[in-house]
Amino acid sequence: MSRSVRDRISDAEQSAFDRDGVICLRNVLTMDEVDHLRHAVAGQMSRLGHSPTGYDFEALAGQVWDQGRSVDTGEADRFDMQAMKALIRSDAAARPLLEADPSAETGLFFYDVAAWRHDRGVRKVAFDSALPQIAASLLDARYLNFWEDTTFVKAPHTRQKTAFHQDLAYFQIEGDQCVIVWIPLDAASLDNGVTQYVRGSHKWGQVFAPNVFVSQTPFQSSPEGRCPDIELAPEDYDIVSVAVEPGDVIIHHVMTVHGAGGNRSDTWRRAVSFRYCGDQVRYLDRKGAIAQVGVTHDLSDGDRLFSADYPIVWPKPWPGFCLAEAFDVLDGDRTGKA
Ligand SMILES: O=C(O)CCC(=O)C(=O)O
Repeated sequence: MSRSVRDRISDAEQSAFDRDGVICLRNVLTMDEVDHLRHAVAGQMSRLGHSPTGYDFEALAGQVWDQGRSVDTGEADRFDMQAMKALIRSDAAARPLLEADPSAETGLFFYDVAAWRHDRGVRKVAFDSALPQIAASLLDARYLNFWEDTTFVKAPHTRQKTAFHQDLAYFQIEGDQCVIVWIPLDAASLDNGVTQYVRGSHKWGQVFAPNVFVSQTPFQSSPEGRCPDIELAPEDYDIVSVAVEPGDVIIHHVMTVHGAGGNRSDTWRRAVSFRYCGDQVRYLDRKGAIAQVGVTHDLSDGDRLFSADYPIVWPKPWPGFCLAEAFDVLDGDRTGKA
């Protein structure tokens, strides 16, 4: 049975989140909601090569580490991957972060963003499922903005790990009243690359520069320090992970350092990640943050996130209110799929 929208976070769950910076909640989403996300991810993946925002980081990493090969991102133009290749190759500490896997199969590490802007099913889950109330409750937020969704898919036998990183400096926000909800669309365990978290790292009191996904190399444009090389000595850190099923979610604090292994199994590991900000968060045009897709706001540093780019998803004006549908008019999605 799914957790009801009315269910609150228990005291034990809240204490675990505050202490560890991460918590797994079981049966939060219905199978219908999971299917909405699967449908959206399938659409994003079908556009790989033709979409401006979809990337295969597995292929890109191969091109980065092969000096003789140029970088081919198809029509994706969100990142200057040629410049990233140069940056990684000039970083003496950088090295391929690959899972050992003897299989002859080729993997795929698919990455895309902002499906909510064109897919009502994603909006339904992001805005109108049990998640906003849970996130607001964990953050003790008076109201909650949705920041963005990101898709992370690892096909069977994907070698590429997700380099350990901290999310805050990727976002144009000031303040740490923010959580990331990692939503598995397949059963996930260490075998196929479930996410891993450095327990308690949200309390280290340090902001780390974003890295370039396939290596720990930090974005040069960020003034923040480099994330510790967790992959080099994982035994030095209190790394936790948990096997999850579709319907479960893992929620981490924006300062929690996390990463993921490759997928050495025969099963897919599809996942979508939602980011939510509480009322204390302010806009900050942060140096080194990744430019968001499709934003039209003119917020200035210090502003509240009052913009249609950051829908207020909690509280609801009345029970049963469906915010997802209210956004159809903005993006022309009238497919009625969800
Ligand atoms: O799924 C992954 O490999 C990475 C997920 C992640 O970094 C996130 O959700 O913030």
